[in-house]
Amino acid sequence: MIGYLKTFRISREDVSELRFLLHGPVGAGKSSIINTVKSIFEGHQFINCLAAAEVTKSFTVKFKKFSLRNVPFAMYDGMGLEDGDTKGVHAEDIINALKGHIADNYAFNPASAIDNTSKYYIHNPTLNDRMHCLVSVIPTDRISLMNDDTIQKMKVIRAAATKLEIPQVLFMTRVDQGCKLTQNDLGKIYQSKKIRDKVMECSNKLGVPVSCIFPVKNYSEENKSDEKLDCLMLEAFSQIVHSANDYLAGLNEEHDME
Ligand SMILES: Nc1nc2c(ncn2[C@@H]2O[C@H](COP(=O)(O)OP(=O)(O)O)[C@@H](O)[C@H]2O)c(=O)[nH]1
Ligand SMILES: [Mg+2]
Repeated sequence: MIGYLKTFRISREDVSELRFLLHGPVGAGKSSIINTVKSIFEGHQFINCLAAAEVTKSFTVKFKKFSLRNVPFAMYDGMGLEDGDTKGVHAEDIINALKGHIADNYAFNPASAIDNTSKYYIHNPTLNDRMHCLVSVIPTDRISLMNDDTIQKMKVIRAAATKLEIPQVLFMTRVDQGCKLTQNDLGKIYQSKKIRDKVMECSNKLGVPVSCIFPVKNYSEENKSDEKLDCLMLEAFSQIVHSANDYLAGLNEEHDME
């Protein structure tokens, strides 16, 4: 699977990389997904430098791009969504990012969405500025505890992506924390009733079809590579690559200029 992704070609010549936007609550595992995918593709040992040690406040403040060496994929980590309108990133800014209005390294302002006079505001985004897939990130062990505000924000963002016809998937992280069977043997994940129930719960709460939900485990404490973990993540990652690529292939010229 990784061999296939390593020689992957984008369906359109005018698009230089597939861009994925990660969003979700603080502590969901967004930075860890980026870390994990990077260590799989780049073949180095996992180093936990992006993940926050404590999960009470958002660690990511900038709109930061993470490219993968030698493959045309880039992941964007937004600031975590927190409760209320003034903490964490504005749903509106995630939507601006989807549309390609926000330049790399923009520092999210928890108090307000980006101003169109900001030098980080892109007025006429091209397909290369836009996001090609939205990845919602939810932690398995905290789905039940997620508050309505956060869920509501995520729904607003997803609805905007639907309107823009941008494909969306959901990565359900921390599967090891949600199920003992899976914690002991990741290969048992598809036999786990607990995980199946969590997928259902996720689907119901956020209105995401079960077929678009991918349970994954990130590298966290482990520092040696784990083949089962890599496989599960690569399966989920392949899905976003295909969705993004199909999305681009389906666009016609007038869409580009929209
Ligand atoms: N056990 C376990 N811990 C994880 C997993 N994914 C993330 N974590 C941990 O959860 C915490 C929050 O992750 P982080 O990536 O910082 O979340 P972010 O706020 O969404 O960027 C960190 O302590 C991570 O090490 C996972 O799949 N399994
Ligand atoms: Mg983070």
